[in-house]
Amino acid sequence: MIRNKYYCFFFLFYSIISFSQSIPIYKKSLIGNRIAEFIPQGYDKEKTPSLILQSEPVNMGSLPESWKLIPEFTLIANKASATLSLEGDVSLYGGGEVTGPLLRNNQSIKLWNTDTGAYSVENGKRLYQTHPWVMGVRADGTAFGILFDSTWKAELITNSDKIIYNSEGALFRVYVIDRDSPQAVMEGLAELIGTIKMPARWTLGYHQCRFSYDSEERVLQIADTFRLKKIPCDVIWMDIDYMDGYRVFTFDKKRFPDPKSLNDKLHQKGFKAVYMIDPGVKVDENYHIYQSGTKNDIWVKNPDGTEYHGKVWPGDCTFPDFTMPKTRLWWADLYKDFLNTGIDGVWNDMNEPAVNDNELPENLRLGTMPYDTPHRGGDYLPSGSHLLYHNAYGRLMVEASYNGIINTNPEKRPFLLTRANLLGGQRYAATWTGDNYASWEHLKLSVPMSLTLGLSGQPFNGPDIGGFLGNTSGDLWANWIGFGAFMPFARGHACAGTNNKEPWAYGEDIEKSSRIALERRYRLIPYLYTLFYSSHKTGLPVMAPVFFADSKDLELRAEEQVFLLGKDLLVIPSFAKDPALPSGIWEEFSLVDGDLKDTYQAKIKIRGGSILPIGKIIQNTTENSFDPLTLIVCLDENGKAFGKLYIDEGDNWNFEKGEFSLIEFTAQKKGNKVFVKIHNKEGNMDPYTILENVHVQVILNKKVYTGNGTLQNTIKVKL
Ligand code: MIG
Repeated sequence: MIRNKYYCFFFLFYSIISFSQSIPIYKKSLIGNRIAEFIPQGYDKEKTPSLILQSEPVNMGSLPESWKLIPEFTLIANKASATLSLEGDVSLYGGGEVTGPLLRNNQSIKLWNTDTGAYSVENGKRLYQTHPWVMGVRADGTAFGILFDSTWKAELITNSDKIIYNSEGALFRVYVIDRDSPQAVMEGLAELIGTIKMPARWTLGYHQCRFSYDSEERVLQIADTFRLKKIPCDVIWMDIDYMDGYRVFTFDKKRFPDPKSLNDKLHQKGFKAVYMIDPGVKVDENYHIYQSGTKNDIWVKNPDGTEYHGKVWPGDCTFPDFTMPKTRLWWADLYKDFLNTGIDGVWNDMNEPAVNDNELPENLRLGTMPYDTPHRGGDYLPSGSHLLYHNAYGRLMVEASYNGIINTNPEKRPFLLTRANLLGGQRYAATWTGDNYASWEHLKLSVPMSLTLGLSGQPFNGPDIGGFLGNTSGDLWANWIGFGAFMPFARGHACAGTNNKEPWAYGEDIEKSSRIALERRYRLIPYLYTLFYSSHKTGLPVMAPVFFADSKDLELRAEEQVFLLGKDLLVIPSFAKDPALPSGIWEEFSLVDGDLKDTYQAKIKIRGGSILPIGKIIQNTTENSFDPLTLIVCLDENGKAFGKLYIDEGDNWNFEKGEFSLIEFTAQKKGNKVFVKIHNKEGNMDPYTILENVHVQVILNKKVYTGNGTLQNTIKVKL
C-alpha cells in the first residue's frame, strides 16, 4: 500500500517533468530606452500574433551585460509559460481589471474575458478584460515592468518572488522595461502599447446612465431635471432598450420614434447622447443587419461550417468574426446611418463576448463560444481558435467601432466605451469596471480597481458610481459621488429593476451634496483636461496611486483609499480611515461653497509647489470655463510654485496642427507678496483673449490670500 502511494507520487512527478520543457531564448535585444525584447526558440507569430503592441518593435542593439531581468520560458504539455524571478522586496502592481488590493503581491488573475456581475474578490479573479502586464517597484523607488505579448487564455500570478504567466497556447514574446521610477516605466509601457487618443472635452463631464431610460420622453425629462436643478451634466446614455427588440443599429418605433429629433433636443440643452451597441446580431431573416452580414459572410462559424449561434438579449444571435479585415470594415460601415441621427458616442457592451448558456448544466456552461470555435483571421492575423482570440474579441470590435465612428465624423474625436478589452485597447476605447454592486465593499474597491487599470495603460476608466446592481441608499450614493466626481470617467448607472439613482433621487440633502460634488468636478475640468492631454502624450495615468508622490516612501505602497489626480491634487474620500499620506506640504482647499463642511465630500489637497488651473462652475462643458480662470497656488518650502494649463477647441483635431495653447505658470514669493505670471507658452492659440480675467488664490497655512489681474502682467497677491 505504502509502496504504491510512493509509486504514484513518483509517477506523477515524472510525468510533469517529462512534459515540462525549458525553452531557450532565441533572441534578446534592446528595442527602446531600457526596454528589452525576449523571443523564445520556436516562437511563431502564426500561432501567437501580437494584438497588444502598437507597432512592431525596432531592434536597437544588444542587451547590456548588466541587464538582470530575464524571463524563463517553458512549455508544459505544449502550453507556453514565462516566469520572471524577482530579487529583494518588490511591490507589484497591474494586471488590468482586477478585484482585491492595489498591491498585487501574492495575487492571481485568470485572463479570460468574462461577464462577471456582482464580482466578489473570489469570482473577480476573472473579469471582463485582459492585461498581461505587471509593474514592480523596488525598495529604492526604481521600477520595472513585464509584458506578455499573448492573447491566449492564461493565468497571471504575482508572487512576491516571481511573476508567472501560464498560457494555454503557443510561445509568445516578452517585453521588460527597467527604469528609474514607476512613472518612467508607465512611459515605457506607452512606447510599447501607445496611449489614449485625446478625448473630447465633453467626455470629462458627468455622465448619467440607466438600464434603461426607455423612452424619448423619459430621456428628455432626465435632461431637463439636471438643468432645472442646476446639477452639472454633459451626457445622457441610451442602454439597450432604445433598440427595436434588441436588434443593434435599430430604434424602437414606439419609444424612440425619432432619434434625430431626440438628439437635436439634447444638443440644444447642452447634452451629448451615447448609445449602446452589442456584438450579437439577432438571427432574423427579415433584419437588414443579419441579411447583410450573411451576404458578406462575416459570421463566426462552428467547426462544421454552420453559423455559430449564441443567446443574448435578442434571443439567438450570430457574432461578427472581427479577426477578419472585411468584418471590421463591414462593422465600421454600419455606424454611418446610425451616427448620422446625431449620436455623439458609442458604448460597446457584452463583447467578451458574453453568451447566455444558462440552459446547459452548470459544469458545461462557458458563458461564451466553445474554445475550438474557429476564427478565420486575415492580413496580419492567422486563423486560430477561440482559445487564442477570445481575449482579443472586444479589442478587435472596438477597433472596428472606432474606425466606423471616425469615418462618419472625421472632424470629431470619437468617444467609445467598452466593457471587454485587451492591453493596448485604450488606443480605441475608454472603459468602466462592469457590473458592480451597490455596497460599501464595491464603493471602496472602485478606487484600487481604477488605479490598477490606470497602471495597466488604461487611464480613461471609472466605476458605475452608486453601484449598478442592487438598490442604492442615499448615504451610499453621496459617499460615492463625493469621490467618484474626481475619477477620470464619472458616470452614474443603475441596473433595471433597481431604484432611481439620479443625483436628486434621494431627497434634498443628498441632492445638495451631489450638486456640490459635481460642481467641484466641473471647476476642475481645466486641470483634468490638461491631465488627459498629458496622459495622451506620455501614457501616465490621470488618477494615480499616492506612492507616485514619492516612490521611495514604502508607507505609501499599499495605500488604496486615497488617490492622486495628476501629481498636484490629492483626493481623500470620506470613507478613508487612517490613510497613508504623502509627506511634504499639502494644503486642503475649498472649490465650492459648503464643500468643506459637507461630510460626504472627499477632502482635496493641493501639493506644495504647484498651481492648479480651475474653471468656474458651469452646467456643461460647452459653457465657458474661463471667465474667470482661477489659479490655486500652493508654495513649496522655497516659496515657489509651478503649473500648466492646456486649452484647445475641445472636439476636433486642429490641436494636431498647432491650434492649442499650453501655458506654464510660475509663482514666487518675495517678501510678503506672491507674484504669479506666465512663464512659457506653446501653441498657436492666443491665451490672452481666452483668459482675460484671472483670479489667484494662494493657500498658505490653511489661509487663502487672493488677487486678480490679467496674464499680460504679473499678478500680485499680498499675504
Ligand atoms: O446583460 O445593457 O454591464 O452596464 O446596463 C446585461 C444592459 C447587459 C451589462 C452592462 C450594463 C448594462 C447592461 N448590460
